[in-house]
Amino acid sequence: MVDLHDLNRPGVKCTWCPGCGDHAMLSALKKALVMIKQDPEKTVVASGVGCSSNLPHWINTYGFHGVHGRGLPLAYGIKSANHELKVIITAGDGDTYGEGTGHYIHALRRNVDMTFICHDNQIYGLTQGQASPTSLKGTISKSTPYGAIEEPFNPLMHALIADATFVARAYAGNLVQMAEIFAQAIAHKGFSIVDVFQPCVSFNKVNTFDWFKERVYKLEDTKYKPNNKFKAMEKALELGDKIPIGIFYKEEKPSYHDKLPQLKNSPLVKKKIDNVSIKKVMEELF
Ligand SMILES: Cc1ncc(C[n+]2csc(CCOP(=O)(O)OP(=O)(O)O)c2C)c(N)n1
Ligand SMILES: [Mg+2]
Repeated sequence: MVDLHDLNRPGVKCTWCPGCGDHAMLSALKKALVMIKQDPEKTVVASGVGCSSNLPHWINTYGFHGVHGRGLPLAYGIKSANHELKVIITAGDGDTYGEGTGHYIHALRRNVDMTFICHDNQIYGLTQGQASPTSLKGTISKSTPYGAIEEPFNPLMHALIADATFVARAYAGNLVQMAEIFAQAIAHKGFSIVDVFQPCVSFNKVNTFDWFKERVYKLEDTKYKPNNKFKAMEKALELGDKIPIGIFYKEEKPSYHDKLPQLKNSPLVKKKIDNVSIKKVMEELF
């Protein structure tokens, strides 16, 4: 099996700031893939644009660094071409809940068998600190000098409403629990989303490691069971002095590709297409 840790290649330099929650997320992702014995050669990590979206450069799987807000449709294309691959998307809150919101909702409702991991630092990090869709009301940032006046986007609530089959939240300050959640999300058949509280130490001076440490509590330490959508919604709305982390909801359902009879015996990339004239199709298009 290939070594997942690929940061030591000559010329490969990590661009994340010292202390950024992204480092723990990368470690947790590698740990999770090892935990479930996932073959790196059958794994693709796709992304959009942002600090978080640079992750595929530093893990020894296949990777595709896409364009802003388009990590999910890109991953969906990869999965459609070869559904035998394990597809993971790592992207930011701005990228996915801002520029890519439409893709988020449709990936959820289609139950495409992929895992989306959001580096939710509640800020546009790479562009140096503008408010993002998940910035809390009142957040002072470069784009909201008098405080954000909008309600924040609730990624877990949207996921539940759009019929997601695995909905979770992790905290980058708890690597062990985060790796366990990632492992379960990646092993899940269907669309899994893990929104991760990932402190940005350079541009978000509100939602710091200390801020989260005071507030987060583990659902697994309570009597909570992740099998009731209404209870999961109640927990998704708990964003005050105490904020739950863990698995909010999961259920088994056929995935998008399971419902396509054309893909039953082999993935698209293994189909014989000798009888299809690409030339004719190209002529029709141009
Ligand atoms: C179409 C488009 N619009 C805007 C940008 C500029 N841009 C690059 S990264 C980024 C924000 C990324 O924020 P987020 O997704 O939260 O990731 P983070 O850097 O915080 O990890 C923006 C607006 C772009 N590259 N492409
Ligand atoms: Mg961000």
